[in-house]
Amino acid sequence: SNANNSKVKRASAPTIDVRSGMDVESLKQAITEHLFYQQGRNIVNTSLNDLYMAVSHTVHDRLLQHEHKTMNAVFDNNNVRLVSYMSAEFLMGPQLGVNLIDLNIMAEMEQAVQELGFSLNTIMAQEEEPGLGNGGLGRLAACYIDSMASQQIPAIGYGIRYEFGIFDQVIRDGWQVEITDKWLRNGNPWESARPELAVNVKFGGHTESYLDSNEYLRYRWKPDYMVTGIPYDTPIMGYKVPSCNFLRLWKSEAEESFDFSSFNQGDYYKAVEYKVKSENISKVLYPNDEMLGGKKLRLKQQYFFVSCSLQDMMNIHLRFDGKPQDFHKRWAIQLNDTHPSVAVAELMRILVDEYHVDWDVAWHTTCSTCSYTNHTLLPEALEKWPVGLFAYLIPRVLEIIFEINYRFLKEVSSRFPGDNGKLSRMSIIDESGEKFVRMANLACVGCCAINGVAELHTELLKQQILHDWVEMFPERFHNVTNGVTPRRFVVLSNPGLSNLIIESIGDKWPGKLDELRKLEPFADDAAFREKFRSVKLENKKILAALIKERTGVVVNPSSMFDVQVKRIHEYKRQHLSVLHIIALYLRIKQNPDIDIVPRTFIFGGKAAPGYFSAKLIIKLINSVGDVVNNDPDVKDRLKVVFFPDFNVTNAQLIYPAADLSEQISTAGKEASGTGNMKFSMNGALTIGTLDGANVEIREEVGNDNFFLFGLTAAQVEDAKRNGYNPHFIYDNNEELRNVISMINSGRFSNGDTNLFKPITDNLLWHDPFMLMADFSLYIACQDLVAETWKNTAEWNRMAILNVARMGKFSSDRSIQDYCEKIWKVKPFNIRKA
Ligand code: NTF
Repeated sequence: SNANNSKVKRASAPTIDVRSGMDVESLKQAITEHLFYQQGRNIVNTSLNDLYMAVSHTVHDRLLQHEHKTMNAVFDNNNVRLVSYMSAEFLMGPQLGVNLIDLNIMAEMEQAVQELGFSLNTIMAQEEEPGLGNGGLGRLAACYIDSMASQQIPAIGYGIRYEFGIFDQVIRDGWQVEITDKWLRNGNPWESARPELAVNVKFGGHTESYLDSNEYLRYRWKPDYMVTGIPYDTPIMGYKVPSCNFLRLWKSEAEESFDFSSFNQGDYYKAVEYKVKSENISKVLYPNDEMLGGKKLRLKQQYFFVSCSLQDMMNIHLRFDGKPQDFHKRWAIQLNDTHPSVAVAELMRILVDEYHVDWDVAWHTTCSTCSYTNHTLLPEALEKWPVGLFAYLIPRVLEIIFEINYRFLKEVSSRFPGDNGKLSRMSIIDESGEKFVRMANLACVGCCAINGVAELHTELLKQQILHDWVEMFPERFHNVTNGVTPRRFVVLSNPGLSNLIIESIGDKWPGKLDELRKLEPFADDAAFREKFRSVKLENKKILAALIKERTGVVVNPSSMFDVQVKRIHEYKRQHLSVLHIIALYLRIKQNPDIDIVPRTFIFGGKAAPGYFSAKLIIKLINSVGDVVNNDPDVKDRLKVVFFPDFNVTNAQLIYPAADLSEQISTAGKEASGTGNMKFSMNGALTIGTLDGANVEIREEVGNDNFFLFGLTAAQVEDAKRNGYNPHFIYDNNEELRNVISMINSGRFSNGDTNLFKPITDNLLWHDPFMLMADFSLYIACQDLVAETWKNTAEWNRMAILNVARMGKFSSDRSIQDYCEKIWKVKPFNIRKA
């Protein structure tokens, strides 16, 4: 045919396809049309935000085409099992850049925007990121829905459309101040409301029994009120594949048609109050990381989104002509920590009360559907809710939990006769004092698979908090080590490195990260090392300019960028790094001519608003910075920066510019960590403890290419058992004594000797996270880091090997593990379907 004859010259311009064309002309036309018909603007009078909206709508149109085709193919096939990833948090980050990468039209869009007279980078910088998560747990959920789409696993992410996400952090006088995150204020071009798919959720009231038409005893729930969930869908495109899934987030609204007696009686104020109460449920994300809230509204959020999602999943299942009791054949649910674990009871309620499935059948269906991922060993993060609160908010769900528990405890007694300790530890209800519902126990009873997020974490789970459960259900336990998406965290964040890698080994690696191994030989190639070094330097210059703009501090791009960015928490030990900074400062003060490697210490991270110690650590970092940065003796050899408002957008600029990655949590406390992976992928070397995924990162990159220090998890436990005495260590280490004295002298607090006392007293007398025990090991290891830095060739060789050996930590591999070990689902190729 003519189309195959490439020699035939086209007489006319290529046809423009405004809705799905991927060529420059179509994109230009589409942007111009969106600008006019959605924003009411022309190219000549547009604001930057209007332009961002028009470009994003242009991309969104193309995603919808893929989403539509994917869902049609999936729904046409009766044998597909879908994944439902349920998470109270999705820390998505900006969408425009990754979507351009996934659609493979970055260059075309760049040109289109340029020809319209603008720069794509400026437009991308305009995006306000959806910060619907706190930290690692929420960001992991975002990486996983990216990888599920890229691996062509049909999946829906289910969560809450918070009107206000994680607060914006500003620093005033060295202290954190929280500002409301109004991320929706300029509109969100990536979502579509689907009011026709709304569902209702019951709250309050009481339950009653009745006999159905077959004379069976049944229960029904007469709620006080109902809340409507409206789904908002965001397409999640796969990387260079035609599959496109979506994220479905629920917004709460008042159930207008609910028989509202106050309104009928003319109490208009009460009617409005009910509206406010309903809308409050999805109003704001709780900003606690690794801390249970215990707040009524938080339980309402959890039940609200779980009930909405399960009803939606049942509607989808029935549309496939499935029987209610076959729900598990259609769906595999992954519970992202215990936040959605009320799903176990809610699914039972739906099956038993609403579809009249027999209890035992329903229980089999529920257990076969649900799996649970644990993300923390910290006791203060294990969720439990007062039984009274449950009874008040969701009475029927509590009855079902009691029934589940009754049957389960019978099973425990018959398996372990006479073991009352086990019974009380495994009971879903904590009856040791005030009664609580233990959400982890509910998850362990009702899930066919339970997993930790790194090998060490899974082992410790099995030995410690879930030990009883391993004895009861050994076959349920798995490990799935976390991963991160290289599309966002390398391709998009670090174009310089990406292009260098592509020049060297081709462009298959972003979708197949093991390919990076081919870089290994380049570690010994001096010319390559030089290019690698210069990419890093360029990234550091960009970050240095941003640091200047955001903090006023001038930093030297050729100094070592020593970075710790993550939530501020005592177990993560940001203050251990501060002790090191002060030790270096003291060395300079004692000998101003000392030969010292110039370093820029960069911190970033938010503290939970109610976490006093974490907020004081932020103040300490800023205070030490004020002194060190301005002391002429230092001669700019040390700089300390607190980069405000660490979020995904800022993270994308920080990881590519890091030389040294600080992963220094107390061994046994960090379940996995995922920032550690993002740093290594971008060619930073790690200084770290044997904690979380650090263990596996070191295994992959090789011991020689990782700076290890500190007690092991087992040594930490031993030290605690044998009566750990931090003050004894302090008494016997002069450098440590000088560091602590300097803080207590008021040197960093304008003479105020009390300001930082809570920190130093805690270290000297309690030190639950063992900073004192690890101090000298950390300092020695940092000295080795400095020595290594002096040998540029060696440093870059090690850094290149880190990049080359990070294949394991792609979230694509994690998703493959979940598919094989837990979900038993296979990729669904929509082209072959
Ligand atoms: C976090 N857990 C852990 O603290 C991190 O180590 C881990 O990398 C991420 O989960 C992702 O698995 C939590 O945020 C929570 F909520 F469990 F405390």
